[in-house]
Amino acid sequence: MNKIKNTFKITTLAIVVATSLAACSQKAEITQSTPQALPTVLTSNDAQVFLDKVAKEQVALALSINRAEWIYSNFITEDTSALAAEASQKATEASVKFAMQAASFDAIDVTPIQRRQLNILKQSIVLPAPQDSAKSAELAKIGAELGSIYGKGSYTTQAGEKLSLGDMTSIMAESRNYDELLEMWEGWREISPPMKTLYTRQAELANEGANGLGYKDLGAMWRSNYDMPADDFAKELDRLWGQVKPLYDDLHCYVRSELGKEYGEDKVPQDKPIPAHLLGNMWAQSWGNIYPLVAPESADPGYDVTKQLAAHNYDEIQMVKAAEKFFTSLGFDALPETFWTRSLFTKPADRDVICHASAWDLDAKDDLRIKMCIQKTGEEFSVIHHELGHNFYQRAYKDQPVYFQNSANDGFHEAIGDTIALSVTPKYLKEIGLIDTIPDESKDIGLLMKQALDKVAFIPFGLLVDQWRWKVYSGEVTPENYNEAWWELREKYQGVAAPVARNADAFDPGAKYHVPGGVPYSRYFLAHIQQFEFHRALCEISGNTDPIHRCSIYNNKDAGKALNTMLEMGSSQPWQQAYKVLTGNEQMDATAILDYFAPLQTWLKDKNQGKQCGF
Ligand code: X8Z
Ligand code: ZN
Repeated sequence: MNKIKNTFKITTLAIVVATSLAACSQKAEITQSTPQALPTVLTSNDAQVFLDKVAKEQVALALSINRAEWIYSNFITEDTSALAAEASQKATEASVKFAMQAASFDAIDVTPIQRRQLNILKQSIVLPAPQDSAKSAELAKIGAELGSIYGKGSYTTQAGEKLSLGDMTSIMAESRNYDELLEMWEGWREISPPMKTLYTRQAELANEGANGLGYKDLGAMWRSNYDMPADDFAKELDRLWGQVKPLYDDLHCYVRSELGKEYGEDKVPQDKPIPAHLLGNMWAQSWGNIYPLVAPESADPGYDVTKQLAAHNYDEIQMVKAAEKFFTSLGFDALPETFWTRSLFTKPADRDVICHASAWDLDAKDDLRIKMCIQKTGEEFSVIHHELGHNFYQRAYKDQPVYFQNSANDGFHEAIGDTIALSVTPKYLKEIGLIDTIPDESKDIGLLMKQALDKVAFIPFGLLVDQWRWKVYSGEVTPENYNEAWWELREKYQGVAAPVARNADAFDPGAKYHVPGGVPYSRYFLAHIQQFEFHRALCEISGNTDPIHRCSIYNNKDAGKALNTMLEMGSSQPWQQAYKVLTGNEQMDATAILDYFAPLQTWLKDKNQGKQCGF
């Protein structure tokens, strides 16, 4: 979330601190506005003076930076890119300077709140620039260029048709033609070879920035943001993955065998990773679109949200209104009028925009927006809930001191809207009139299968993106091996493989938004664990008696209140405390997701008997 020029624009300070672009034409302003040199003998009072001044600076900087980023993302041109890069440079330079100054209080006796604020200042820069204005300008320009290449990306088919990523996403979701899927898969990856040199340089510069702030490399800096030692965080991810892996393996085994039936075992060998273009998604990251191919016989719930949206003539705005209504049903205030006039909901016909969905808080007051090229599908209906989760979180913590205007950890920000979407159950869909009948419990395996294809399948992908970047930033993986290392991880964690040999110049990580976008990815892994714990806790609070996968907290004000209590804490306390407020636990745990899918796992094990599993 702390993003920067794209994804989930988070508020003021968080945004400024996290910004990765940067520039220098505004340098005079920054120098002018930087706090005065710090006294030589520092005290807790000095820390407060420093923190207060920095907070004011950040608030002042944030709105203009956010606006520059918003305009760029909504209208990608040379000019908007240059302006966004300048704004980003300015923000990054300010953030790096503040981080260095914050470090001068390391040995000073300060209050716990001051220490937390100082640490946030030191740690939260996503792509820190070296303290050299030529280099910070270069880093900012690279960030804007990478974003533009991705945002403008398209593919012209062998038949001469120019396709956007959105067009190709639909084909990946719906086509069952092996060769057509392969053309889309390879075609989209043509956008990324030109990114490789830029990405390599970006990693060098940001590593230098991280070194300047006392980290061994940028990956170590990213891992330091979780209220525990960086090494422990890496181990924690491994532990959680170890809990989920047996369920993933069962799902993988079943899906591979069904795909073998559809495409032939010559195309889908039963002892090898699954070809990555057959899973209904451009990155094989979530597999819900191939549900029709793997649907359990006689347990299909009999509806498809995409078709129901069409049958009820939902347009993009109605989809967003429905998601908003879920939040207001829990007791949250409606979104401001400006949300509806300032957001981007559909892909403009006449200009390049960053279509990857994001949620923004321009002013840390109430200027909330989303930016999304909405497609009228069930999948996008979930993404809308995801984005509004960001917006309602942003609003919930807006009265915290600016340093704490962020989620408890970045997984929380990604988990909230998804938690709500877990309540988009048949009962809820009937209540809002999208379906007429609630499938009986004999259809539960179908419901769980669809959900597992989206959620369980995602988990190893959520893990490996940053495993790859950590190796890049540590130097373990060098540019000549970028692509090979990527596919090693894809095979190791996901059991999916590139369907064709990759060219020497391929840079497949660059074809995934968050890599050129400079958005850390472990947050989504965490979110996929957390959302099931949040859902379980909220269902308990709401007095639910249905099986957990049929529980919807729609309309339940007690659940809304409990959720809000956690959200309004922002990042004011270690995330473990926020976690405890809702779940009663201070440690993340995968038992909630395992319990949720337990009936499906039993079913999968039965179906997989006698099959050759593993990859
Ligand atoms: O990027 C997103 C959100 C914006 S924060 C749409 N997600 C990840 C992705 O698309 O790769 C949500 C799930 C994972
Ligand atoms: Zn998000």
